[in-house]
Amino acid sequence: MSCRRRRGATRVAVLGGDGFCGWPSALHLSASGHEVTIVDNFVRRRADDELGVQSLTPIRSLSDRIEAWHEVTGRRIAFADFDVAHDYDAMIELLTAVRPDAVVHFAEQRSAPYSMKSPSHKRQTIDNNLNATHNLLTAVVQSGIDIHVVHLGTMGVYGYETVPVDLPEGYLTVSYPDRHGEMHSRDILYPTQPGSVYHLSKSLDQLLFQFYARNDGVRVTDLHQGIVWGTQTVETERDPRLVNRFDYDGDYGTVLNRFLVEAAIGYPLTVHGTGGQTRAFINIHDTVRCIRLAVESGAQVGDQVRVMNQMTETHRVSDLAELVARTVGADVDRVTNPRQEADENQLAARNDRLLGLGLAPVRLDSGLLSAEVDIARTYAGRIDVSRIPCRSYWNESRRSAAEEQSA
Ligand code: NAD
Ligand code: USQ
Repeated sequence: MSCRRRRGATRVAVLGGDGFCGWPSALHLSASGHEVTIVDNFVRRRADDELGVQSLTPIRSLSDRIEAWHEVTGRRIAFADFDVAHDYDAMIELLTAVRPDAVVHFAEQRSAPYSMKSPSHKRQTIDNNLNATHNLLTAVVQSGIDIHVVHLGTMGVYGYETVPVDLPEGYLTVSYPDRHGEMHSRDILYPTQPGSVYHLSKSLDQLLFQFYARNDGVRVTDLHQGIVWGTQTVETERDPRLVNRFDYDGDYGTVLNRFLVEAAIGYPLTVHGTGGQTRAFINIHDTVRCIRLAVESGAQVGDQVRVMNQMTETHRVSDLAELVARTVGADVDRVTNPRQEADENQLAARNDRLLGLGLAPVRLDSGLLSAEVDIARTYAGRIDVSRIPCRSYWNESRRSAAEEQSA
């Protein structure tokens, strides 16, 4: 395959390109003809060491991954190792050397339980996430290059209060009377209600984007992504050395992927509390397509931050547990919820913008679930069951409730 840039192809820097969403997105962008440069400092791999756990799937070093991609496709991916949150000079150097048309920003600490483990984890999450985002925005302005920033935000910024509307894409139109009683209306950022320090960091990111868009005209797309499930994509399946990360542990494992691993090894499914929590979901195949659609539609972004809800369906946790139990044949356990969150909520959200750009969503079905269970069974020998329970408590009352249950 030729490595020449295709018509319409762009230069794209992928910050956090060694991670669960970043790696398959980098490959999908590369396969689509874009020139990709990955930036990562491997802080996520170090978190695995800290937590004494490893990805279910045996992920290779980034240099092996990039080499394998070149062997399989003939395409080159460049790489820079630096800390986006603290090495500002390296960020400026990267932007001026690569002159990217777009930067996709995945480089944040993304686990809610990890962000709530201790005061040090809370501070680390805020320090990493806000400085990473702010460094990027400042460097984009300093570089003087017209760069479209595509950021991975989260549906969790909206909070999980049941509201009588489908959540809009970022903005709420409010009407208010002026001092003469005449009505006015304007769009404001949807009021945030973060449920963890991690979600708080994403809520604060939104203000950074709003400021730099207004003050400096930086073009920003903020993708409010739901919980990603699945492992492999069309590109990562091309060679075993390209396999994607799969987290199942109590800190980084997300709910549906955890249920699938638990079911595969006969561990009762860990439903937190009643399981009445409703959340937004997206399959990893759709994540990578959404990233490409966001990058390729950058010319549409003006001086208002473009927010797109990157989710395709909503499900109640207990319904997911029952579906997995039915499909795979597992028991369901209701464990004391370590999180401070509503026992039940309803949730519906708009996702017209990505659908309008051509996203044709992959729906959760039993075939896809079984494929994930097969992956979990293939690598079952790598699972450490002592790492499955979530032992990160949102506050002291959640900790004592969990201790009472286990006494
Ligand atoms: P991940 O932890 O697997 O990947 C993040 C990557 O960024 C890691 O490789 C890490 O080493 C790198 N990184 C973090 N801080 C860095 C820094 N300061 N400098 C350089 N590299 C750094 O996470 P993920 O699941 O791929 O999530 C990526 C993004 O998508 C996150 O911002 C997350 O908030 C968002 N998101 C993820 C999900 C999900 O379900 N996984 C859902 C919604 C949104
Ligand atoms: N849950 C269980 N059992 C488990 C794990 C989780 O019942 O074993 C429950 C949680 O209590 C919560 C829900 O499932 O009510 C979702 O938890 P999660 O860990 O799957 O998702 P969350 O903590 O919200 O975070 C994940 C990603 C984060 C992303 C977010 C998207 O880690 O990066 O931003 O999903 S969203 O949820 O839309 O905000």
